[in-house]
Amino acid sequence: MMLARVLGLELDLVLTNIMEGAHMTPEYLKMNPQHTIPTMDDNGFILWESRAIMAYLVNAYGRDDSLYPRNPRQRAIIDQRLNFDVGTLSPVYLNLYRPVLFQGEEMNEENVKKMNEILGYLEGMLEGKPFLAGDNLTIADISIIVTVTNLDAFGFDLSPYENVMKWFERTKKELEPYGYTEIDHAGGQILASFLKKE
Ligand SMILES: N[C@@H](CCC(=O)N[C@@H](CS)C(=O)NCC(=O)O)C(=O)O
Repeated sequence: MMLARVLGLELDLVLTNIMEGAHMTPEYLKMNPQHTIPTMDDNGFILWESRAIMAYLVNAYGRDDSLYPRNPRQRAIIDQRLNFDVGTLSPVYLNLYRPVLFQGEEMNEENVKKMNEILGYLEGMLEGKPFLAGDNLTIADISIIVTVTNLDAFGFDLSPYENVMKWFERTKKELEPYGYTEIDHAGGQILASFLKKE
C-alpha cells in the first residue's frame, strides 16, 4: 500500500476477512490457490507474494527504476535483502510472536535469541549505508520496515542495533508522505493491542 502511494497508483482495495474465511472461497482459490493475502489483480493479471507484487509494480509503473534498479548488481543486492526478509527475518519474527499473539503463550527465550541474531545480520547490512541497498530508498526498505515496525510496536529492544535504529528513523521519515503512520504504524499498533490483551 505504501509503495502504491510512492508510485502514485490508486489501489482498489478489497478487504478479505481471514477470520471469516473469505480467503478460502472458491473464487479466491481460483485466483490464488495458496490463499494468501495480499493478492493483486491488475486488469486480469493475478499475482501474490507481496515482494513480487512490489517488484512488478515498479517494473510496470515506476517513472524510473530507482526503487528497483535494472542494473544487475544493484538489483542483486535488493533481491538479496528481499530474500533475507522472506526467508529469514520474517519467519524468525513469526516464530517468536505467532504463539504469543494467537495462542497466548509466553515468549520463548531461544526464539528471542534467534531474533537478536537476525537483527545483528541486518545491522551488518546497514553498515555505512543510509538505506538497505545503498544511498536511496528501494523496495527492500519498504518490505523490511514492516517487520521492524511490528517489532518496535511489540516492545522488542532494538537499541543494541544502532544502524538499524538510524535506518528505521530515516526510512519512517522518507515514507511518511506516503502514509507510513496511517498504514504501517497503525497496522503494528493493531497487532500490539492483541499482545496487550493477553
Ligand atoms: N510471503 C507472503 C505471506 C502472505 C501471508 O502469509 N499472508 C497471511 C496474512 S498476513 C495470510 O494470507 N494468511 C492466510 C493463509 O495463509 O491462509 C507475502 O508476503 O505475501
